[in-house]
Amino acid sequence: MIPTITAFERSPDHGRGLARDMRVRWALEEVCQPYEVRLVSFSAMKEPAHRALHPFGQIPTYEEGDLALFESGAIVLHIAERHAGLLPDDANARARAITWMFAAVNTVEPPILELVTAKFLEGDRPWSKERLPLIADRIRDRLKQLSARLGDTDWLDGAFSAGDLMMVGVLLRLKASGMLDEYPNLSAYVSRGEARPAFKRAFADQLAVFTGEPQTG
Ligand SMILES: N[C@@H](CCC(=O)N[C@@H](CS)C(=O)NCC(=O)O)C(=O)O
Repeated sequence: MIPTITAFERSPDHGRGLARDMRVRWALEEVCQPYEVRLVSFSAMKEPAHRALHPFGQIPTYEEGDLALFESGAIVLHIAERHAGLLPDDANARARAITWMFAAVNTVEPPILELVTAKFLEGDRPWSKERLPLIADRIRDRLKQLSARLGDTDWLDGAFSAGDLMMVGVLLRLKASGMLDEYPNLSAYVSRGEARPAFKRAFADQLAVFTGEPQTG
């Protein structure tokens, strides 16, 4: 059964691949699974029909037969568990790859999201100027620790896994800030992710939604 995911009808990032449907598209491309996309407007996301799929009225969602999922990490894990290519066979290595998925969304992403909120939603508040450097410090702490762990290896734990997919997906949000460039191995890590053919196909498809070009498949 071909799954259907949801994505923004008009993404606020103008197709830069920062919306979280990108992670799900990338995972599906990595395991060579076809999928369909239902585009939703901001208002439709808050309607009962969409909230039945996603209690928080957001994208992405994933529907496959009777199964409906939300949360990009859970969706990527579901895909990775059902198709070869994103999780190692060895049980311990698999558990470590899943640990990196959680680390991406639970430890690295929160301060990055704080920055997005502080800049774009709270930038006009009087305390914003003082808050921004504090958040940037918290992000740099995480980047420094991640950079130390990655060292000069290509991926976080052996071969490319769903853990790397989620981590690169999270770090991509920092590209425009220039902060990633302060950690050359992390910047190269993100570039390696972006160079993967599956990433490129997923990126092109989500960009095509914004530009109105036909999808690749
Ligand atoms: N933790 C969720 C976050 C989902 C999320 O924040 N989605 C954003 C797009 S990237 C969204 O739908 N924003 C619109 C809104 O919250 O109204 C996940 O990883 O899927």
